[in-house]
Amino acid sequence: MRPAYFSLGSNLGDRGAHLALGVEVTSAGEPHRVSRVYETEPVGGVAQDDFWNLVLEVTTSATPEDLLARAREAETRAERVRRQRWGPRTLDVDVLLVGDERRASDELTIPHPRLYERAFVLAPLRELAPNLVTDEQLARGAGRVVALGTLESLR
Ligand code: PH2
Ligand code: MG
Ligand code: MG
Repeated sequence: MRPAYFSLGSNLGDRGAHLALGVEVTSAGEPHRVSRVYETEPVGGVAQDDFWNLVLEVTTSATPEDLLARAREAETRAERVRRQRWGPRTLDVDVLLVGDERRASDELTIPHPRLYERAFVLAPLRELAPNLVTDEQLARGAGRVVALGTLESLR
């Protein structure tokens, strides 16, 4: 068993409901912890509404490939609620880190290649794993982020 970290984001529809579904499906009954929810400005891509982002830690012995499959399952289930092809996402679930494993395939790169560029990942990750993110890294991360509170408190 080792900790795996996921970034979850939503900027379409009921963001809290999509994040809650994402936590439930991605954690799959295994021990987990959830950061606070952050309201974050979109980084890159087209102009779109602000996101709600959080980081999920799951203690698991699942392989990175199995964890990617869970993330995709969560996205599929959320997108069935409201699907929009080229626009904002109901739910995006990205695998950030899986213990100290590394991958570099077309399907899956771990650590996530843009982890250290994005404040919407670094701020909630640091809440759960302060040893993984330095002050300097957080300061360099792109995009404004504001902590809103726990997921439960927002629902
Ligand atoms: N996800 C992206 C691109 N930009 N910006 C914010 N604030 N939050 C996201 O989750 C996000 C993004 C690609 O998946
Ligand atoms: Mg993403
Ligand atoms: Mg993604």
